[in-house]
Amino acid sequence: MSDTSPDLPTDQVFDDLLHEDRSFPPPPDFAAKANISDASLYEAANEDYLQYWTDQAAELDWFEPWEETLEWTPPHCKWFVGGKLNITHNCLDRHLETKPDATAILFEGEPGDQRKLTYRELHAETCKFANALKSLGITKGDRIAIYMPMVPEAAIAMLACARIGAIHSVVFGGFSADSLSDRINDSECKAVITADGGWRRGKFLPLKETTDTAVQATSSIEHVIVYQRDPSFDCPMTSGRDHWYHELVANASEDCPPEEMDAEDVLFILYTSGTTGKPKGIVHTTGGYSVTTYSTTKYIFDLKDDDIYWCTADVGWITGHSYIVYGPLQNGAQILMYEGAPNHPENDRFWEIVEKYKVTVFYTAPTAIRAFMKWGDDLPAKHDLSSLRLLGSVGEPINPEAWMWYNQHIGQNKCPIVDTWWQTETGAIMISGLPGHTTMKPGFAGPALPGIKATILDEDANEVTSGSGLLAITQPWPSMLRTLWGDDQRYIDTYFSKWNPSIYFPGDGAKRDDEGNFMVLGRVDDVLNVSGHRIGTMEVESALVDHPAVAESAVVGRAHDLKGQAIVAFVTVKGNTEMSDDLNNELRVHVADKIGAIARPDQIVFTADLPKTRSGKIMRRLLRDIAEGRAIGDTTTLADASVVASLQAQHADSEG
Ligand code: 7RM
Repeated sequence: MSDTSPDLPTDQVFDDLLHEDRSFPPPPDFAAKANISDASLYEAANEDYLQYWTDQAAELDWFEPWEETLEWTPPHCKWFVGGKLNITHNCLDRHLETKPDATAILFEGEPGDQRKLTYRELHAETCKFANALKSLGITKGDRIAIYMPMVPEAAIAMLACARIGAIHSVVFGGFSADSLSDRINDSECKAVITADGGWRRGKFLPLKETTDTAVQATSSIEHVIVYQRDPSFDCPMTSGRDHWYHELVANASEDCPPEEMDAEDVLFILYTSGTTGKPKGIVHTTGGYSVTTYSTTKYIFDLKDDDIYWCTADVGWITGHSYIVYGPLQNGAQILMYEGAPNHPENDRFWEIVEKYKVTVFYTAPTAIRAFMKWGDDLPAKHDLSSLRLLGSVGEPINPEAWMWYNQHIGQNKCPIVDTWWQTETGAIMISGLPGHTTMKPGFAGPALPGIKATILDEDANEVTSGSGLLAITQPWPSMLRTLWGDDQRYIDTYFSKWNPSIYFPGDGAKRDDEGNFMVLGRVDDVLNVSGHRIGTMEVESALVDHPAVAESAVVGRAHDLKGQAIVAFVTVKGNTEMSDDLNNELRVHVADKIGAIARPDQIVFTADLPKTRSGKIMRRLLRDIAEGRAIGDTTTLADASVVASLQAQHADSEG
């Protein structure tokens, strides 16, 4: 392996507990009532995987049937070719016939305000807002940015776009104005839907203000639609361009027939970090995404009519798209949505909510679980969590210690835990146990789901049978990304060029046990996973060199107890700029301003030089060793070996 190529995560990641062979079969009470408690789905899918997906698709309503299940011209695919549907019909209209008065969304605001929307109400609100969008001239194929707090109107905005065939591009509310304008510009959004603000840790974050700044750096935006979260907050409006959400819907009709979408019409774009400074616009289409989010939600979260389902993600991430909005709504679930932080007003807010709403299915991220562990066992113990029957984990590898704690203190040793591996690109969960069937092993996400084929390969496409290698998906699946917005070549290069054009490369290292359970070890490319959020090292580097004092920078990840990874930036400054503590702080703030607080470096190390090979490539592996305080490996290719000693000294200093 060359010095600059990314290396595999260490095999010893989970050594803390894996030497003890622990396995957890489904609790008998759970299995007895589970939607799936045997291997029949795997058997059906193994026999004929296209028939498996055909059967799944047939459970949804289609306006016109498809002619062909899959058209695969690697690496491009079409699923359910010629089929016509609208995902909002399956999310909303369909349930009006069977259970119009059932709860669709329960909302808890951070300040403690509550709302409830039935399926009938959610349908009406979606139609009204869809008509409002139409009245502004928005039509099928237009791109619409959504930059919202976690309120029901965020889901309604997504659904209203989908209703009329407009393509939504949700931008996480924690992103900066620059990040928002970059995303708006890349797909030339015609409108942005935002709010005056949203509550986070007791503060009202002024989203409209950030939107105004962002829109100044764009040329495609014709309308800014503003949902009013707090009427007492002064929110300046630009006349002609800005519209209050409540004024637009006040007189809008509740009748808005769904646009007939082709299965391959684009449903949404969601930007995610890659290995360059420019985020990738992941493109998902209507049919395949509908089918896969519907079926994975049904089987993995084992939903029943009386479940109260809570996924703690933000709708700004793929988890929010697939497992707050589209998957659960297609299943007619009762969905809890919480606006704020887990530690406001106190560190037990989540457990208070579980108790109050009698949550039955709870889906969160390992980084949150590790924070709960740190906050103490007494917090969950103070609350009645007996309603819980199933737990989930997503976003990063869950270390066995956190798994065991989650099982004992939240699941009270009676809830199966589904560790779900997937990506923005895959649209839906790919690797996970089925809670009524699979024996769970802490640290292992489980086997590939029915209809999904995964394996572990080495660089030369040989199967790796022992030890770690690269995770690979070897057959297409309905919710796979179709391309990158405006850059199909990058789609081909990033995902389908590692081995051959029919094998998808997710960018993760993994290993497997004898039963085919995958342990996903983390990224093998220059993408960090900080608190379950993907951040490209190049994005942070670009933000740093954008500062006038910075000459060059190299960003790496370092293992972090709570966040999974922390961001460490090595920075050289221009001329004789003073490498002061003030500048150090200023640079951290600068990155947060440029990208968003999630990308703020934990540590900045000033250095006179960056370690480079003789051909001028930055030696990231060496920087990672330094950042983690490890013994330095081979430095024979280093142009100037003295750089290492001074870097180690600087790193130790800046940590002090
Ligand atoms: C859903 C989501 C994707 C990256 C992926 C992995 C990591 C996600 C798990 C996981 C180990 C898991 N989409 N990842 N889930 N690693 N076990 N259960 O997170 O596009 O934002 O990130 O997250 O590295 O490639 S994402």
